Amino acid sequence: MLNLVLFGPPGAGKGTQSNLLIKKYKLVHLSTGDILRGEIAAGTSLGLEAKSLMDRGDLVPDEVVIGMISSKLDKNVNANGFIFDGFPRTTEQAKALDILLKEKGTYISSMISLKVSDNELIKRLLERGIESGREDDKNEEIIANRINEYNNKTAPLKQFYSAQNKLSEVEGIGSITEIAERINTVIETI
Ligand code: B4P
Repeated sequence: MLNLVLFGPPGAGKGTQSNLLIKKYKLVHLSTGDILRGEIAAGTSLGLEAKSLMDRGDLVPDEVVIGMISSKLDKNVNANGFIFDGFPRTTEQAKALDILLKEKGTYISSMISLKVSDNELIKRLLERGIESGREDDKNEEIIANRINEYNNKTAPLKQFYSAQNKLSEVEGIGSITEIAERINTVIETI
């Protein structure tokens, strides 16, 4: 099985690149951001709980996202592999993911981390905010909070995977095709 963690700060291109990778490698795409937005759109109680946190750019509680991923893994027992996009975002989530995969006789193959400067992230997210109307993309204060959350709680995960020799860093600035080629080069070496 090929199980990839696609990693990076908000707006790094995780969602964009995941959409290309799932086609090329026939993987199941698990984006916790997309799943949470689906819950909000469906008006579920989980969605209601998540919405105010997401609109402010705060992380949703670990137990909520871990539960969501666990149930998605159970629903895709015959998958070739998974792309985890936006998950894990905390050490607690990373540990839980290792346990869930171990129970299924598999493990994370690699973490691919996209490197993008803060200025470029802010520009991309504000642009997306104009088109998508996403509350968390609408102003610089919320975007700054998301980048802060990333630096404090999520970036340390690079160390978690690097200690397992699973971290590859990829330059995330350039055209979408150029970045996809860089990621493919990393995957060919796994
Ligand atoms: P996510 O949905 O994961 O939001 P994101 O980090 O902004 O997405 P992504 O990084 O995939 O954006 P993309 O690059 O594709 O999370 C939203 C919120 O959900 C979080 O703040 C949190 O509250 C909650 N949440 C989600 N998962 C959680 C978890 N595990 N634990 C706790 N809370 C969680 O796109 C960015 C833009 O850049 C796009 O407009 C795209 O077109 C553009 N772009 C992409 N590549 C480009 C390139 N090469 N050049 C120029 N523009 C590019």
